[in-house]
Amino acid sequence: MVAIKDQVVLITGASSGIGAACARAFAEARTKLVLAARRRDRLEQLADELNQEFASEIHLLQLDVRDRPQVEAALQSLPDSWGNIDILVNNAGLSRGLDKLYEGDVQDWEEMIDTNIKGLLYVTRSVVPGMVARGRGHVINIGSIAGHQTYPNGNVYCGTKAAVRAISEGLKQDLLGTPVRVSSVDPGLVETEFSQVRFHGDAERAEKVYQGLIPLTAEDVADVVLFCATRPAHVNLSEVLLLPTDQSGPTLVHRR
Ligand code: NDP
Ligand code: 8X3
Repeated sequence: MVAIKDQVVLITGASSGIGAACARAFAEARTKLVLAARRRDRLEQLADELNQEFASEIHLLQLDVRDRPQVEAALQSLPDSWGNIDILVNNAGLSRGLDKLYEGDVQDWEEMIDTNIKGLLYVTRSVVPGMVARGRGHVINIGSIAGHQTYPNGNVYCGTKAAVRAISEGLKQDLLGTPVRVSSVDPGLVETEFSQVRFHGDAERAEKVYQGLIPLTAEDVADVVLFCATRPAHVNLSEVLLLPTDQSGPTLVHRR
């Protein structure tokens, strides 16, 4: 394991779920953290906890990754000691709806495409040139099993995660010859706020997604993200598909 102490780690979507768990994992590894999301109160609460537990150095960014001028301005105006981002965890993302494509809500599509694809691109475009110039860096994109296999009614969400997979591959190819690494961490079912967001706050429907099986936790995914980031410089974990033992495909699950 390579020490990453004092490296600057930017995590998008750090206010909940996998992003918050990554913040905790990197705080424990004594990195400096730039935590971004729209809900500043959540970020402040997390920062307080991490400060108390690890005396972490944390910079908060209230950021909507869909807003390109906001992303560019926020990342360009980071204070000196925070601007040299060593590790970027592109995690901010969401699903909205689970409908047949021809009955889908176009607003839901826009939100997923704008966040999962365009938001990830805006952040990446703002951060990676600095990594190349400094000759160090690691981009870790949170993809999904949904980017490997489309499932019924998953159409547009699966499309966005297939795009993330293609973008990770393209970025890796374009960075060949530089020391900057690109990893894609692609989970199956993880119990977070993901399904509540997908079903627009219908908690009962969200709960059913995980009923009778043992899903991954956000911490399981954060473990893998940290593992990717702490490999020696010549090792790139290019793509990791991690599933609950109770899941073998997007819709193939074992429920007790
Ligand atoms: P959560 O809903 O718990 O967390 C999503 C995070 O993304 C929140 O912190 C949210 O913050 C942030 N976010 C959403 N939209 C924006 C935006 N426009 N700008 C900035 N931040 C935003 O879900 P997960 O932790 O599960 O999801 C994290 C990632 O993992 C997503 O990319 C998701 O697609 C992926 N994933 C999830 C799986 C699962 O089963 N849970 C499986 C595979 C992949 P805020 O609302 O404060 O802005
Ligand atoms: C989240 C996992 O299977 O709900 O990307 O699409 S799934």
